Amino acid sequence: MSFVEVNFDGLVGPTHNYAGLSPGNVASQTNYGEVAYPRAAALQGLEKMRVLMELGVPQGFLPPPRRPAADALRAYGFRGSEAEVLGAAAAEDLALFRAACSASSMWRANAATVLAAPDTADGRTHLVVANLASMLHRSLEAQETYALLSRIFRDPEHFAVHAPLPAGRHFSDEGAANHMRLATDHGARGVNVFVHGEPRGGAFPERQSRRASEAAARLGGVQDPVFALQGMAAVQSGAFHNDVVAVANETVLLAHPEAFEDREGLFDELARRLPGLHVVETEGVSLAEAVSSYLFNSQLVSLPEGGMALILPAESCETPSVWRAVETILAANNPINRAVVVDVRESMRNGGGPACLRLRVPVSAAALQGMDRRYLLNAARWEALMRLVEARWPEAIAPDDLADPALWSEALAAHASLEKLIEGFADAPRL
Ligand code: SUG
Repeated sequence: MSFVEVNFDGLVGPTHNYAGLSPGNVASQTNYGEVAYPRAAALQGLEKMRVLMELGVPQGFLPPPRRPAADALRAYGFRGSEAEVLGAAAAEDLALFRAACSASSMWRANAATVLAAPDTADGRTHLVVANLASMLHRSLEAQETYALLSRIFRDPEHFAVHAPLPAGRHFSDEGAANHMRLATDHGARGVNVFVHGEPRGGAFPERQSRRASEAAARLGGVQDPVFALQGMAAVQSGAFHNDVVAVANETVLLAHPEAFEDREGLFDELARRLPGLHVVETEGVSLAEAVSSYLFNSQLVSLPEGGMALILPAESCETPSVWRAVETILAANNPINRAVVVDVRESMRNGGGPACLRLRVPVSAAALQGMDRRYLLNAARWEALMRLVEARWPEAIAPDDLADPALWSEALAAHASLEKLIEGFADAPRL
């Protein structure tokens, strides 16, 4: 049966801003207080989606939830009309209010852990929605993402969408950003690597708990999962997710040498499990350079004509050691034979590169039919989304603007127009 991998990118929401909400995420902390450009951010994301579509890679999109999230604030005791709830929260608990304004759902690599049908006990694709319990603003996404993914992956014959894991921090789960699948091809049985942290007393939080990874593997009935502890130095340099220091696709694992605590043990195990594995490690790229350039947050995608492309953030071209590493990767004997540079600077300034912005879902041709196909992109849908963003997304937001009721109305109206547009996407596009 033929399999494809669909990349579902998060559409950047109209409230994108730099409120410094993620400790341990160097870019989020560094750019706190800067002016953000939501319209430009969403257009950059859409342009990346277009580049992937042009390469012949199937592309979907995931809309943002409604923000500011007055409904979420009601759960904490704020009452009244939407404007009253938001106004009271802004006055009484600014941090909570800012969390309710975040557009962080754009980083859909954190939406869920996706366990591919060939690897699960019942032969269905399992999506375990991430609870994002370690960051307040991100935890607000979880139930909305559960509803969205349940709607899209709707056919129970092909998909099982699991609710976010309960029990908060002890099961802190950040989804696919800490999961790698290696296989001879997308349709073959794969080796699932779950990368996690553990409390080690560093200054930066370790956001993926091993327990959560184990639960995800159990929920999908994944056989022989591999668990790997993130390198301590990597976490404390700002690699708050594994996908900041490693990326895998089919037979290729591209990683920073300090990505994993037990590098040799992991590579030996993977080589034993997957003959034909290419482990590609960089030389001469420091962890600091890896984190500032986001080289390893490139998307690594299989091309229809064979070979793989690395979809790199523009920042990778700006650090000489990083660009030299890219040239070495391209020249070496491995399937990666193309490098394509994309500009997602607005997202990067909050710690999200090309790979953070997408959730990859490998599916069979039959499973594709079991999805709500309005969320698959074709040229016409892409164009319609772009026009909507151009017309309705705010141009600029400084953190203080978040408390302005005019911005709430603008953002909520933009979101309503998006929902209406998607409702009208009736025809199934050709992939
Ligand atoms: O969770 N940034 C996100 C970035 C997530 C990147 N995802 C992956 N690596 N897969 C985070 O830290 C910043 C929000 C702010 O500061 O306003 C933020 O949430």
